[in-house]
Amino acid sequence: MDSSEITYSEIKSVFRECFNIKNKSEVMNMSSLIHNRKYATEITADNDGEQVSIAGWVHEKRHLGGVFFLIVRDLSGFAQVTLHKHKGGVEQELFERVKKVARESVVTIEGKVKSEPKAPNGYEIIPERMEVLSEASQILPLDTTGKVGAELDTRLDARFMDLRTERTKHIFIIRSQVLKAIRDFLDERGFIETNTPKIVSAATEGGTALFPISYFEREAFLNQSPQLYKQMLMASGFDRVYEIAPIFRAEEHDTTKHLNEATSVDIEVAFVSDKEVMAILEELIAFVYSKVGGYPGLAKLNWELEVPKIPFRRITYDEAIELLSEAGEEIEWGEDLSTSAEHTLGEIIGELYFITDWPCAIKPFYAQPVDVGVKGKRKDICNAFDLMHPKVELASGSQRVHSYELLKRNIESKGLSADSFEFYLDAFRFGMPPHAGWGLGVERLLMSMLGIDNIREVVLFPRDRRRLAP
Ligand code: AMO
Repeated sequence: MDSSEITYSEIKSVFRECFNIKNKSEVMNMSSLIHNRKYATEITADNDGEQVSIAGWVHEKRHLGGVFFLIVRDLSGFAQVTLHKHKGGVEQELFERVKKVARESVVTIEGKVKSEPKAPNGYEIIPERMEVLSEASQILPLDTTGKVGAELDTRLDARFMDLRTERTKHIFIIRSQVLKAIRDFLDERGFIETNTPKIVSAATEGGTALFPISYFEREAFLNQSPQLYKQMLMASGFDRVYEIAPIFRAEEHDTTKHLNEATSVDIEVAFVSDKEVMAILEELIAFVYSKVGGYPGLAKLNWELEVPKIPFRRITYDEAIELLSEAGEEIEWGEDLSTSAEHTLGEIIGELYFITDWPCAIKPFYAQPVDVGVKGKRKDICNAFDLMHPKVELASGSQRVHSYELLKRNIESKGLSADSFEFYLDAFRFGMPPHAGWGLGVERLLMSMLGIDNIREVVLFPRDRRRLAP
């Protein structure tokens, strides 16, 4: 089986292990049925006649004459529970209880499997016992069947329930697979996973505002990027490091592509230039696409993935502004590319591509200039690159300045105080190898891969200009 597919037996074995380490009697008190629970898709028509128990949420209730259908949903899918009206006895009592249970209540059901080609997964369950573990309120914030659509804001306000819908559930299973694929790829290539502080004392990405926090009697900030720390690790001899962690940007943007708390995959590699880390980046993207491409849940998003061919096209910043000028969009040399310029370029190029050779003036102080000291030959250009999807920027990176003197000058020339970077600069005074790296936005990668327009869709609990809860 492809490692990117979820195997429900795997999920189930983890689930069982969880129970094994818990106090069994507590579990039994909760419901004796849970212990032997099967996932809906674990049962098939081949189990005809067998006794099973399932647990999940009441997804739908349908009453057709003397027959009542209860659709129970769990992580794996749906099971149909079918009840026939009886006069008197246990069956009637069960029929009345099942009829009354509110949609989205959590139930366990025990009964016999009966082959039924018209039901989901080709079987139905004729119930003998039902326990309601948690009764839901009658008025629901969302319709989990997807029949009644809801605005994104309503969905985000009731995210726990939005996650019960098939589409949203699959987005987050894919997100988990993307992160696993990234880790597998980097681990395989000898990278060491690291964790650097999120409470910091200095900015890294010029122009991007910081979130100040109160840190006892001192000024501190939430980190914008692990930039300074991953570079300092290059002085440790670790050679190849990565981190997957939150980054905080206090930008006032209220767009479909910006979050105030995003997740970044950052790498830093010693003894290489920007060219090598660009190759790692494109290979990683192709690897992630190929892993996720095999996931059956993509169908729930009505989406097919085509693995991009590597190497990706590379254009220089100069070529980019020339292409834009031909398309009627004038950019002054040295200006950053606006969102509209990015869109125009995306339409012209139509695939993943790198923009290289950026003017140093619009890249951070740590980007290595191409021709140090050779004035006039090339304009002030850096070994920096951006990886672009036709609709959105995915990553930025560069070869880094590793000379202490140049780095200090660069910091000061950006109007920053070298004193506040002393802890960082120190690492450049006692043996710092040449190095390069990049930062890749996880949400940008996901939204672009899955053809999703709003970045909030791919974050469980997004933080944006207006949203601080849930
Ligand atoms: P940069 O600031 O370009 O570079 O960020 C790297 C990538 O992180 C993602 N990203 C965001 N995603 C959502 N919302 C935001 N507000 C947001 N800001 C950034 C983007 C972006 O391409 N230190 C450098 C990286 C490096 O050179 O190693 C940096 O942070 O996908």
